[in-house]
Amino acid sequence: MAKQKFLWGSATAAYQCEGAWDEDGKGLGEWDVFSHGNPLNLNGATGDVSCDFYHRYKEDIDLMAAGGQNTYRFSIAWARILPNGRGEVNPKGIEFYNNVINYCLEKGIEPNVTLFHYDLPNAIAEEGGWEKRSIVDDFEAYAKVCFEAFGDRVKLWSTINEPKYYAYCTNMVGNYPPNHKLDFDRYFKQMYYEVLASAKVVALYHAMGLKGQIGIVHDSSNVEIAPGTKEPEKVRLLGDLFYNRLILDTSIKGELPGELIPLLRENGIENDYIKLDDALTFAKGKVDFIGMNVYNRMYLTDWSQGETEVFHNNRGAGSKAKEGMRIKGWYETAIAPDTKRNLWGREIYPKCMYNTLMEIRERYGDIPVYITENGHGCYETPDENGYVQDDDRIEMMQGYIDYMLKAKKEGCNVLGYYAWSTMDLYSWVNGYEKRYGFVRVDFDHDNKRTTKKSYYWFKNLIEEYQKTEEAGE
Ligand code: BGP
Repeated sequence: MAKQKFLWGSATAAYQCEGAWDEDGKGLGEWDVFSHGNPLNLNGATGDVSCDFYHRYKEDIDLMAAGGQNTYRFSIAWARILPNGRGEVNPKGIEFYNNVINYCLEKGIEPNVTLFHYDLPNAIAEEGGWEKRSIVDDFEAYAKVCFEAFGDRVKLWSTINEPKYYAYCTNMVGNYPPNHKLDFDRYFKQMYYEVLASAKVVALYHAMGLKGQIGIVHDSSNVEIAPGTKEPEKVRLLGDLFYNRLILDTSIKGELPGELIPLLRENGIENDYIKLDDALTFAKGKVDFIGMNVYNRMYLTDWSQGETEVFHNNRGAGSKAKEGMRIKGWYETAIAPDTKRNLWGREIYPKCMYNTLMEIRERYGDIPVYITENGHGCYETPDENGYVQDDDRIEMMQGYIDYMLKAKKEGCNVLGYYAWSTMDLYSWVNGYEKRYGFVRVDFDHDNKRTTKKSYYWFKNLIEEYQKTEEAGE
């Protein structure tokens, strides 16, 4: 059998780039409601227009193709397909994604489609969203519509983007709607329903006999222990259960981590929603691959003192807050003084790419892995032609990619890499000034696209890689 060509591309998500928030029969999303006036939307930005991908998808896909990219990861807006979250299908929504998929294929770009990337239909959010077991069936019904409509041409599917980070922001930090803070009950319950819904959809996909692969996308949070930690094994176990294993063990091995229920019970965290029968759903819903969004690690040490708290920064340079967390009695985030951080207080630590991939290999064997996101958020000033010389981004991403290729060489089954993001887009509560794209979008002037230096760097990197691939190295 011919060896699969490595996939090189970039990624976006529906709410962050499409705009057209109320066009062509799209239903209201939870983020539409949040961004229209919730005081917790700190920077006041909305996804109403964003980069207007809804109308400009051809231009963006043309740029991907011209940049040598052979794959594109994007998400479907659930409320564009099912305006009320369930029931009636919106034909215009189906038409839009058909157009995007067909245009990708025409340009030689493999579509990699995520079914859910944070944007819950408001109708379902109002009923309790991820807190209610009924969402599992709703998600399955929505997935079925998508598989029937697009499954003949889309060969790579992901169920949910970052179930952990999404549950963390909505229930711990409280910065994403529905904005609950430090709520351990909701945090674990939401993640549980997310992985349960994902498993059901994976099983459905396999039962439909479609010819492709399906996975889930986890935000890689490999635990590293700071030197001097007195109880490293305890900290590692708790950190791993809190950040990773509910997602990874359940999706890859098809079973809940054995230590989870005792942990919830001992800490008085709600767990009566965990039903015996669900074990069968998990066992039948094992993923074909795992998507990893790699930005940072979880650098932890013993809890020293103080109440449970999260530290988060949606104000960028306007704040000195460093990302992290303290859980009373469990652990706290350690600060590595020599590790760089971006202006939003997050570590820039390329080696976490290698460490996380090797950990996957060690724990889960040969499971195929796609790096579904990796990128660098910064403020940017273009020159008079709109050109951005983003050397920092290039340096940083090159570091992560080198570590990815090293892990691949050492046996990790990595099959593709997606940069975040294709073009500048909405960065959730951070607004628009935190930019990630290979292509600049001038949000003040008709969303004009201008390729950045990193766009050409990536093109060249792909070309060089493909030469060695063809030579069979
Ligand atoms: C991931 C999300 C993306 C994207 C990225 C950058 O967690 O999947 O949607 O936004 O992170 O994060 P941010 O925009 O918050 O800087």
